Amino acid sequence: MVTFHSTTRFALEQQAIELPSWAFGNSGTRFKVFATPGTPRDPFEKIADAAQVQKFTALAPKVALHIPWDKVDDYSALRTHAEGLGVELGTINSNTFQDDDYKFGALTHEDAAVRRKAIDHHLECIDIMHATGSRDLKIWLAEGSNYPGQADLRGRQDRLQDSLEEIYARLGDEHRLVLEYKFFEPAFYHTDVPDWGTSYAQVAALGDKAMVCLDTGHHAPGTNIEFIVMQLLRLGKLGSFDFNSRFYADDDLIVGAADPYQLFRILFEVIRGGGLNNPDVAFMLDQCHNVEDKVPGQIRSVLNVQEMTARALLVDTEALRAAQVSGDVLEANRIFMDAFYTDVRPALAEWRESRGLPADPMAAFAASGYLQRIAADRVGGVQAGWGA
Ligand code: LRH
Ligand code: MN
Ligand code: MN
Repeated sequence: MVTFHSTTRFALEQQAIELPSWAFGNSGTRFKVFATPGTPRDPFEKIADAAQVQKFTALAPKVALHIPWDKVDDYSALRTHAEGLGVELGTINSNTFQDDDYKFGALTHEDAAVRRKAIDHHLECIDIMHATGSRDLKIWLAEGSNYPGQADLRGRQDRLQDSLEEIYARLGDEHRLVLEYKFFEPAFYHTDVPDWGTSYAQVAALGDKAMVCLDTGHHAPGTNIEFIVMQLLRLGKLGSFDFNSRFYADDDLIVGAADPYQLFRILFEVIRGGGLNNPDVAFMLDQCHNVEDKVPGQIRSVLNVQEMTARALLVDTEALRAAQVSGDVLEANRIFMDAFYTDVRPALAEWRESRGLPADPMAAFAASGYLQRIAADRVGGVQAGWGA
């Protein structure tokens, strides 16, 4: 069994992965949303479920909210509820993709009145951040066009910058704005923030409190995501990750499920670039559990990130560097792959137990009876957000 260095143990101990509140609601495809017994009926119950992930793993101390999906009358009460369950409220995600007014854009819209409405929504999100104690405002925009000639690409980019400037100006000193990119969907011809370069150009023009959010599912097939991770860390602009995995498009499947090796490569570059356990680089999940149970789906997810982090920390970086410098291609690749192929699960189980955590959090959660309890207690759970 592999043994962890004390520096590895320290790094693993510090690891924190923020959970998305929407992962606990029912979600599905445009064909069907399957209901799950025990689905939360309100944001309070979503947070209670998220707190279970933290309880069994000590990996997930924060929950991100989505406005208006998680709209409540009293955000301080939500915060007190979360803290009472041992978690904090995290990133506030805005939503400008579910209102008829936004058919042709929100922050980029030709009509100043629609832009005003979209900007005001973000200002409201910032007010909420003061009540929840959140640091990050995450903006993902569904804006773009379907047909060549439909939209003035340049004008939309300029309006986006103006709108973001107004939102940025309202941030408190303790706040950040993270701008998420996605290469397509729901728009199919052009998207206003399609790639890291556009997000970088927009946030760089805003200032130090604006960063890029990298969602691992938001790239074209074959994209070298770890290269983007390296570059954004190098530029000091990687603000957050939305982790998930994909086989085809933006599948929002469990991180590490589709391509564990890609997750390993990403985490290697995170470590190489000083992004691990760096407060500037928030680790988040952005997933939906369509057919699997949601709480164990989230437990599986944070464990996958933990396992790949442990493997990436095993890379013998000194030997790797020597092989790189001497041009020993095969030796460099062997060193890299050796770490990837190392099964860290027994060592992690032992290490968890030594910290008073269950060796197998999946089994411990299943044995706790929590899913059966919420299925009996909660009637009429709601969807993650879409169509709710
Ligand atoms: C967009 C997206 C975004 C979140 C989530 C609800 O694809 O992944 O990161 O707002 O949907
Ligand atoms: Mn995302
Ligand atoms: Mn997405």
